[in-house]
Amino acid sequence: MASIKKRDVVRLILGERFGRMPVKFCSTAYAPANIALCKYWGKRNEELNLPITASLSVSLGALGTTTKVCLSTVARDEVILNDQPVPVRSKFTKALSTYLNLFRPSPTVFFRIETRNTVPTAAGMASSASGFAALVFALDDLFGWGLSKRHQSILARLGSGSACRSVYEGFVEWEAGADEDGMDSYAVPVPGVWPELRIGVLTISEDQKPISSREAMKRTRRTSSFYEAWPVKVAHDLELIKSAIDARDFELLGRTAESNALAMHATGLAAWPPVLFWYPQSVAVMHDIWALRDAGLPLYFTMDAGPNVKLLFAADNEKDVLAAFPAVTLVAPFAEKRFGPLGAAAPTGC
Ligand code: 2P0
Repeated sequence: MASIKKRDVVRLILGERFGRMPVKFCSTAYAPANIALCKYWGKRNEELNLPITASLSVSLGALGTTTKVCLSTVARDEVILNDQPVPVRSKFTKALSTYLNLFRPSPTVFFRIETRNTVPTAAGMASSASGFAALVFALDDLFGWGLSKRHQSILARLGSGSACRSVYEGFVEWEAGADEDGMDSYAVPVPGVWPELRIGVLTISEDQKPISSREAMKRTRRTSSFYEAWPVKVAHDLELIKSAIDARDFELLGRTAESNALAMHATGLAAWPPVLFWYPQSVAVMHDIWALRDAGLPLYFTMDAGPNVKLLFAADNEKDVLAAFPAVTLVAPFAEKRFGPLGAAAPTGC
């Protein structure tokens, strides 16, 4: 059987709406960035970004992406990122145009995408998750599709796996699913609000990563003999994290998230060629965190596919954490002012 393509999934979701023209000229929407407490690491299907395991994240409130999509008045897609036009031949514009091809009603319809990140770029937080989620929200409104959250999550996943989690605020689980077409692989909200939870982003380096997370997880899955232990670890950690959220048990949440991140990085170490995202300063920060913890500060960390370290702590300890790491960017995922209901496109004056 021919393998299922992204466009087949879009057809399945849009049904008779597939190929119809937009009902508006412009639409704007916002989606938050997210940080995984139990990581997405490895795909069972690379075309559709279908994961081997479930994952669980927390969305970052007002840190994310606002995207305005309009019909273009010139015969090509135009991309403006943080007020700067992005060259047509750039990787960024090409990736966006390829994604937009999935929804283009005809080859002569082009879009103008203005996208702005409230995620501090210098903080090294991925904006592809919030970017694709915001784009899906805006396209849904532009075309008047009226999609469910489930379908929005699936469409965001086709752009970038972790984007499927950015369609919700708060704690979010991405269910791995088992279907070949991935119609059962989407995000669901995890009940639980934790206003005291804090995340601190420590920027170690703003350098371009030597290897993308997409490549790194692919290589790890294919060559690391440690990878077979990963799904077992995730199944265990997911349950622990959910019970920590239920019980508001910060120490359980922190130590499970830290252990999960370290295990993810360990699978990469056993890949060939090896995948190691850490810089010496990343390791130095880990030692500082462990020393502070030994001294009684409930402080944990998580790390993604890069050298930067994300601290996990409770509001009570904000002062101590800031004293130890003055350069930290503070995030209060449950306390940030929201940008209106998620997915609700703001009125546009275009
Ligand atoms: C996560 N990461 O769960 C994990 C932890 C990085 C490390 O999701 O290929 O950009 O677009 O599906 O979503 C980053 O991977 O990868 C990521 P694609 P994505 O947050």
